[in-house]
Amino acid sequence: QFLENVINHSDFAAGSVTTRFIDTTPELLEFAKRRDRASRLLGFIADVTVNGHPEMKSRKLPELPFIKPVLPRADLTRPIPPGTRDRLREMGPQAFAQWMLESKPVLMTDTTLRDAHQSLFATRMRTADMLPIAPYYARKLPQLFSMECWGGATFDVAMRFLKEDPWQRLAQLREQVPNILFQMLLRGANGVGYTSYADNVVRFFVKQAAASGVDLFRVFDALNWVENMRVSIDAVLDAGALCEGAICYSGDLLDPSRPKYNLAYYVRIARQLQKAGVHILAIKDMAGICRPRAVAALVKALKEETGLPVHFHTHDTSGIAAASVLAAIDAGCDAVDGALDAMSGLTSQPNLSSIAAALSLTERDPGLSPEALHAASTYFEGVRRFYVPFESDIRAGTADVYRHEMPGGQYTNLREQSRALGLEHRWNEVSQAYSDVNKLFGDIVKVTPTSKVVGDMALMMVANDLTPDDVQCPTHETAFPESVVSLFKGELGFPPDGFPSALSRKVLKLAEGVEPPAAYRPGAQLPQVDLEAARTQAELECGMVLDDRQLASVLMYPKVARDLHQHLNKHGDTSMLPTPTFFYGLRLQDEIALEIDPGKTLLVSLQGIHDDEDVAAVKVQFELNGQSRTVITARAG
Ligand code: 3PY
Ligand code: ZN
Repeated sequence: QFLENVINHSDFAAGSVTTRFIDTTPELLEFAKRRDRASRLLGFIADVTVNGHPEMKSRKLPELPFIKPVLPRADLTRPIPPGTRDRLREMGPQAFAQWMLESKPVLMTDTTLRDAHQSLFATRMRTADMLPIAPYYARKLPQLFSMECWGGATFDVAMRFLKEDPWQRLAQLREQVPNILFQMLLRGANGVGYTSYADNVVRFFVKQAAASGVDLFRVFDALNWVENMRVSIDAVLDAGALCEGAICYSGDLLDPSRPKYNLAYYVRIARQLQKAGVHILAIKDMAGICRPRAVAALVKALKEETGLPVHFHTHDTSGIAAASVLAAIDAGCDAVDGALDAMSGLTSQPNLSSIAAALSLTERDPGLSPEALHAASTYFEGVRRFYVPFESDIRAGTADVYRHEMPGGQYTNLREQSRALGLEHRWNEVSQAYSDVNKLFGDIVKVTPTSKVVGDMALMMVANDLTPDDVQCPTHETAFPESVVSLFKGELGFPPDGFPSALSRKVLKLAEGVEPPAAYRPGAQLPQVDLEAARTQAELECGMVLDDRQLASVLMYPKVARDLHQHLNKHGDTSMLPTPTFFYGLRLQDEIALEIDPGKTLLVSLQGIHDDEDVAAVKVQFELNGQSRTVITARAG
């Protein structure tokens, strides 16, 4: 490679070199590095072009080419106006929370960059589609309360499927949007994963996230067990960030026939969160089942009982979630979540722009520019088309969500899992089984990761034609999924009333006289991780030095993070590829510009594919910055 660079250098070609040519021409090495990066990217593009992207296997591909998403026109050289982040920095978290209480305009969070795409297209939105619109947010939508742009499933999916570093996404967005609060969803003791982590791992993760630009942490526990949230709450408070303690909403608080989740239940948790030191309370209605009258009563009670600002989050699976948001606002809710038009509705958040429009000319008007919201939404309309293969085929809201109570972010995933198991045509049975499992498990809170356990069990029941009676029958042999065994062992914590004892005995195969485990906090039993030993071990495995953020990724997802490093070693940073190229490859004569470093752009076009069926390798002909380049790629399968 290096020799090739020497030969290709203009001075060498002109014959004007001395024996000290290499010493005096350091750019040769730089050139080699860049050329090497280009080759690795071309290798990736060639592979996707010839073999398709592995993520697209067995999905219905969209019609190509795409219409380019339309970026709004805006003068990006204009100074960035101050926003909520500047206010937080000026006031500190306590005074900021007080300001929220005093704000007449309702405060609006835009979830487009996190929950909306998590709920609509399996969290697949790439950084390359977020960055172009980010400077526009900073300049045209500075009245937003916050942008939810990190955490939840984005961390895992970024690394596992999009082959991106989630920390890089955060840093790049932060650079473009210095003025609006960045909000992340943290699963308490489960961090951004699906399991319990050692306390020091949770603390380390939160510290890195705060230092990397997360201002507001929405913290929840998948069983509403505040005891299990304390470590993460303390870590957020220690980092000086805003801590929003979330209460997950289940059932119907106005339904006297289901008293478990009544007003007293929620107020009790709110008081515990207040005592734990949170600055804000969130009502986290992950399934979108908090009806208008219920949320009004809840907002009022939480505010009266705690005096804390309340932030309402819901999903539009029912098709009428905006009614709940407006009812919450009428009841004095301080902040609410929504997604831009093109990214709203169905299992996503209700429409932020329409909610804002409904409030115009009232004292709670959030003060957002309808034109700016529309322009940003138009951009996402184009972006969403790239991800059509990940969308599920639902076209309308459904009241069925009140029966099964599946979180918006899980609904499409579980349908997808059903499809993969050949159970798509039995979706009604799966959703019924989901509801049955919830009852069998004692009517628990269902949100990541407990929702996944309920989903695993429901799929197992449908696949094996099991009824709830079969599952409950002590003599019926039932092969419980591993996640169910782990749940009943208490590895995700415990609901306040524990798990049903008879089923616990069966799941855990307890002998006569042996009692199911008493409540314990999983983090308290997990040994602290020796962070430096973990770093050394991971460095050896990855073959490179890892900084604190990379270590945090390894601690959350050891295998996924290592696989990402392998991908980066092999192909370089593919996050800069335009999404159509990343997922669908290039078509003949397509040309793309790749900025591999600030000001250093590669122009790549596809010139030909020479595919001889008798040979296992395919020759892919590119033009790279005007020069012909051939890449040999192996044909898959
Ligand atoms: C997540 O944990 O990813 C969620 O969105 C829960 O609602
Ligand atoms: Zn949500």
